[in-house]
Amino acid sequence: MATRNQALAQWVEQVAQLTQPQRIHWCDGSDDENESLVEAMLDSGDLAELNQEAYPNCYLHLSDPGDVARVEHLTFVCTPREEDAGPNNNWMDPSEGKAKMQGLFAGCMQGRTMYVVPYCMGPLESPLSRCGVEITDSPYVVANMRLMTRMGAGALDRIEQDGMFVKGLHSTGELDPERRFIMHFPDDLMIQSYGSGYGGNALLGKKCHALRIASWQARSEGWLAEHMMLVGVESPDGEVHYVAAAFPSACGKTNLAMLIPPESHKGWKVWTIGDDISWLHVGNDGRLWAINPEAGFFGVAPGTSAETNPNALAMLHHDTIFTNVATTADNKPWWEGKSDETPVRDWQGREYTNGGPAAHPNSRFTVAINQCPSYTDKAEAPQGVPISAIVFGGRRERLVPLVFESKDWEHGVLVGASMASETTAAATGAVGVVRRDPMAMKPFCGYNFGDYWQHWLSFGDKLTRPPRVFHVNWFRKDSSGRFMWPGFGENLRVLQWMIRRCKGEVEAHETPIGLLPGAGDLDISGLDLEPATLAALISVDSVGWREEMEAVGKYLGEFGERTPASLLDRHRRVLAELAA
Ligand code: GTP
Ligand code: SPV
Ligand code: MN
Repeated sequence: MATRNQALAQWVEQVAQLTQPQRIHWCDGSDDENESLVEAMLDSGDLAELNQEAYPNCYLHLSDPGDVARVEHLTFVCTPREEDAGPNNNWMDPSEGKAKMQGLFAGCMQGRTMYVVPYCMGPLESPLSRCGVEITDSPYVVANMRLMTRMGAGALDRIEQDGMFVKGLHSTGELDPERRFIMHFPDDLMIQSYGSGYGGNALLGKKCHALRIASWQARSEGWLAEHMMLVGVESPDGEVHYVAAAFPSACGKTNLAMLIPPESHKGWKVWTIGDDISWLHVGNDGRLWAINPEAGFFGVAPGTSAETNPNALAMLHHDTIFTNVATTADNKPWWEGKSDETPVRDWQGREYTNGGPAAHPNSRFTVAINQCPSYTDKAEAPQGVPISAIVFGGRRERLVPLVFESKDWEHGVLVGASMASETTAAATGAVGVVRRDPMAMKPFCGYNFGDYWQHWLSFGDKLTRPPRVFHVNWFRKDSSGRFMWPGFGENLRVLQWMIRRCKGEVEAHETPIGLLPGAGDLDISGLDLEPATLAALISVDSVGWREEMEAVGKYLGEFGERTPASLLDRHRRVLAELAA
């Protein structure tokens, strides 16, 4: 027995009985352990070395071509009552779900090593952190979990002290999409994932634990687990305001998390705390405080360039795992947007000849957060950081302004619940289709959205100093299909307006959808932006918004009695104002 925790020892024993591994390895998270895992993966072909001179300790993993993204249609929340999972989730009866998974896991690790991976989501010393143990037969998953979480001996110590952990069982199985399921059993604090080795399907600490299971726990315990990046924005006077932003997958969280301000904005600085998930609690001071439960980035590679995200490029030159990227003649990683060289091999390891994408659109890098040049050790603060602003946002070609502010907390909840975004390659299925994605949590909320919105509303009473709530859209396009807003580093200009709003330094004008800046309120010094373009970006099309809010009303109605009455009232008010 490798642990003093009886429940853990028994569960590992039980899983071994079921899956029949050749050997069991308890991960301690040490460098030696990682080195031998990497050695073994180089031997087996799970990893390939990249150019070790330019990219020391960087490796390439090419996944099965049929296993390249999250599979939302195969992801289930198994609550005793279907209504508790809600229309926003796929549901299966827990006993049926367990029986199905039992059948898939039976004997699946024969001849393989079973890794027991203790991990902690959040700083080891933080009372807000939660532990889990992922049992997996994938050494690639272990290597990723080591970068993405506080993995190993420290986490096991904590589990032995407080006795609590989320149980995650994972096997790559046959990688057959017909035999692939990602199941959540919130009542048992248990996750079971079979048949995929990719990202959020397989790194169970991330979406499965830190969002789906954690959101379920957060509801009953009075906190929030959200799909939000987390930064400190420092203004030239040295003041730092913390901002948490929820954008759907592949809609700009990682980029915003490590933004470098434009030339015109000397003295501004963005500090990185997290790029994907935030856990938020009400502090004794009546403010909202947040931690990043993760310890690394699993970031989208395509589009990452010296122009768009120099901080990311700088951190990816050592100790990084690249998944499904292309490679150059001298064996460096390559992806679309990385313009300096040309690819010779594509994301399937084939000679690159045709004109299509060489890297998979959902290709990713895995890297420890403290390799980011803009990292701040506030990411280790046990109590987290106090939030001045919450930002919602989506990928919307039309209609949605560059930025607007909600009128109060309740209206902010409506703004979050009204979000929609064009789908991306982060999940399998069609790309570019607008879908409703409240709070960027459509794929990640572990319970009924109606209850979730009620939970969000309940913070209105608890927060005596609530953050302001904004909505942004970096992705408006003109009639020729070009982005109207330059985005990336220039997004600092929008953050600047938000912070000035928080400090009461700038006015905003009221519209039915929220409060917007006037053309003179955004600092666009040094930016080559046509006045007409700026005007279009910050105007409200009442006719279009009426249609939008009617669609929102229909969507809120899908949750029936679970939709909070006050949210419906608020929605009716906005619609009436738009009609007036
Ligand atoms: P997940 O890791 O899937 O949750 O994604 P994310 O929200 O962290 O998105 P990320 O920052 O990785 O960006 C996804 C894609 O959008 C990349 O190709 C970026 O280059 C692109 N992108 C990010 N920010 C902007 C922006 O401000 N403007 C434009 N036009 N594209 C952006
Ligand atoms: C997302 O899809 O939102 C991601 C990538 O952050 S994954 O880890 O695959 O969920
Ligand atoms: Mn994400």
